[in-house]
Amino acid sequence: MGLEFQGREFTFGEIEVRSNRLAHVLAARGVVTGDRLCVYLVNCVEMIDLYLACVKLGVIFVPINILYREREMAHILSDAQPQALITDAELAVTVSIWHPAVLSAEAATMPDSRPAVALDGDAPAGIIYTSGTTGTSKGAVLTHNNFAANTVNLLACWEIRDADRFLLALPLFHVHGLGNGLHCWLASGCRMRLLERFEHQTAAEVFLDFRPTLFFGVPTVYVRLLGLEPAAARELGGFMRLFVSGSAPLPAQVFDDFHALFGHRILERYGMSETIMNISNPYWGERRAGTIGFPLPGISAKLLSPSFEPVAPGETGEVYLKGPNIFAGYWRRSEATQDAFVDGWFRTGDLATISSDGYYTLCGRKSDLIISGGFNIYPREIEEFLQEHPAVVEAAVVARQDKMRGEVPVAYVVLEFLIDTAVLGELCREKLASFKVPREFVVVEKLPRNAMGKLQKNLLGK
Ligand code: MLC
Repeated sequence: MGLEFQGREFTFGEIEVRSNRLAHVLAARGVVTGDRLCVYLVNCVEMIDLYLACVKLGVIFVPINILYREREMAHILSDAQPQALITDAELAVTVSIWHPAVLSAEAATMPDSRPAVALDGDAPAGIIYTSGTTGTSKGAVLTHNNFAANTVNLLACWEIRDADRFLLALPLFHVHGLGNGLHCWLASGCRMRLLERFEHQTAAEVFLDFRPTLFFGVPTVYVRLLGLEPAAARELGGFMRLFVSGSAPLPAQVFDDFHALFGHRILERYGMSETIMNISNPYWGERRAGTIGFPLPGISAKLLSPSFEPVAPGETGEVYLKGPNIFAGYWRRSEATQDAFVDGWFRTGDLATISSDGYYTLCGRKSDLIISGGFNIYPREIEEFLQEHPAVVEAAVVARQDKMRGEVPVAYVVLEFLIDTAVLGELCREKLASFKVPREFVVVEKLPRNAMGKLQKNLLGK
């Protein structure tokens, strides 16, 4: 029980004291309930301390994807207006930077006691930035109750207990690692080994050394695990209790291959930054390949046509959700928040069908969102970036299917004058998170448009 990280061990008592002390440091630096703190760190104990210190003070935790570059962070920093950005990276940004090592040194002299702050469950606990279809990143405000409702559900439905051994390799800056991973560990009281990140080269070694019973992954991770030696896979399958997949669709073939190799049916579930978890295959009962299962307890789901009519079983509709897990709205964007709800139901933008026995199956998205390795990519952001280059008249970024990552971005560009497109690749690598860099640049004379002049992305890249 407790935490393991890079060979060091921490009891829950130690975690409690570390975060209490850190909370006193933050308070002494003038951070109060309702303030935001941005955190840009790879998985580490300090990141857990910071999250818990924020929770205890009612300070809003705003994690930033560690793969983001300054350009991508600038918008989050100006939108969230944090008291500080906590990072050990050297960054040219306009907000105060607090170094985690300096905070830890200050924490050493602080009292062990938990700071006395009265909190409301509806108060924001975190803001998770998700770009939305418009290209500008919006902050999804998740409350303490959102996290609590999600955690209680997962513990009950997936039977997570203190006897579990939980291997967490997902980043703590997204809801999969934070809302599911960190919270299930804390609320169950099990033992967790936290990794800085998932590395397929060492995965077998780590699994066989720690001998976990519980693991959460994105489909890319499961595709990587299919590369393990059969003997290792069998041994690992012997001590594992539950593999969960989410954040992107798990191909049915991967589900079947994984079952053949590891002897486990991966439990696929469906969530979003705005909602944490919504729909899940059952722990007991049939985990049906290609489906996401049933709504979790307390969560209502319905499928509606574009004219808001319920669709019949087998027909495609947009997923609408209601429940204690649904976020409070987008940070300081009342219009976007209003647009996100219809009669109190959250519209997900995801399309699904429901079978006659109640299993939901995702079958597309209303937006042109690309999901690569479990990371969301909004084509518009890359298109706008490419169009800043003097040679680029127009750009359209579309998904290409990829066995390992699910989807990868590909850019179609119309050029004003001839350039080597490798230059564009270099520029993207310098300024954008690595998963957003187009795998290929295709130069075209013009982009396909319909009679109304609307871009027809469906004609590209297929
Ligand atoms: C990936 N990279 C990282 C990293 N993850 N770098 C630092 N820290 C991390 N955590 C970079 C690598 O440096 C590399 O960059 C590139 O990504 C690919 O790395 P790889 O070694 O080839 O990794 P791979 O085996 O393909 O696995 C990638 C991955 C990663 C699966 C580990 O994609 C990942 O962690 N995905 C999880 C995303 C996630 O948690 N999503 C949840 C969103 S919440 P380069 O420059 O060499 O290319 C959500 C809601 C819900 O959607 O329902 O859950």
